[in-house]
Amino acid sequence: MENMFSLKGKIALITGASYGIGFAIAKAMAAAGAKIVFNDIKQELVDKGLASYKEEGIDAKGYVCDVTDEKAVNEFIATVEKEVGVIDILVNNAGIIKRIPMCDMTAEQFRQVIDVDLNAPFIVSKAVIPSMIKKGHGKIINICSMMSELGRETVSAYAAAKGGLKMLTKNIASEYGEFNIQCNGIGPGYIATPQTAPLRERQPDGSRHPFDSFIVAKTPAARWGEAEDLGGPAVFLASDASNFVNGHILYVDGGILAYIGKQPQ
Ligand code: NAP
Ligand code: GCO
Repeated sequence: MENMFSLKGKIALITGASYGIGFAIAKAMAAAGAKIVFNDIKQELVDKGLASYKEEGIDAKGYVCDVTDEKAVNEFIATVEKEVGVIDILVNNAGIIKRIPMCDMTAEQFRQVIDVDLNAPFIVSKAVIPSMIKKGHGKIINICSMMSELGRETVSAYAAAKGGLKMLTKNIASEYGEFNIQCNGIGPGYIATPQTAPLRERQPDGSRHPFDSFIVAKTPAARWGEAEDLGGPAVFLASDASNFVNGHILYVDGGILAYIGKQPQ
């Protein structure tokens, strides 16, 4: 049974994984035996990431690549295939959010979010699938969101992107399942990373951010998730243990989607 969850001999590319959720998923996959490859948009962040991986005893390979740039992505994947080997596991993790009321958001700002959060997973998946087909297997994991299912004020572009990413996940699963490629999603709940730091900042009077209290009340686990909470689910979806799981979005949310929320005391 242990071997079913092993990633020994596998090469895993996690995009945008110098820190945050991507870094935590990469750590878990390394612990399961995978060789870790990651990218970030700036050399200084790649270097920061390499140092962090080294601190964890992980000999990762880091590359500078903007996942929205198709030419750069194709060159990046070709370089990885030459220097490291064919990618067995792709985690489309890189992502941004812009919290702006929709009617105040410019079309350019909307496009920027769609570009990173939806177009980029398409671009990177398209770049790795041909070699996965030749190799006879592949795992693609798209990092979706609560906003793949729910909306809220100020996140229209992000919700549109993550909703689209849910359906892109199902479509890749449908189109490439016959080549033994499984494409699934992970939908994290609210996770304590730099991306959500503005929602957890202490107020001037030292009280908790209203959104912080809101999320804790909406989560049966009564806490924010930690990036490490996503490691086990990611290893499952990257391993042979999930070879007949395809087109599924695994919500790792502490129960938010199941819960109406704690009534005010
Ligand atoms: P984060 O802390 O903001 O990290 C995002 C990473 O993506 C950073 O390393 C960032 O690099 C990289 N990135 C952004 N744009 C890029 C681009 N064009 N090319 C390459 N790399 C790029 O975010 P996170 O909280 O770890 O979230 C990671 C993923 O999980 C995202 O897809 C996010 O939408 C999703 N998610 C997060 C939560 C949560 O509560 N935190 C919940 C559900 C889903 P730079 O620093 O250079 O920008
Ligand atoms: C927000 C948060 C969320 C989380 C995550 C929830 O502003 O609502 O940033 O979008 O990032 O996507 O699953």
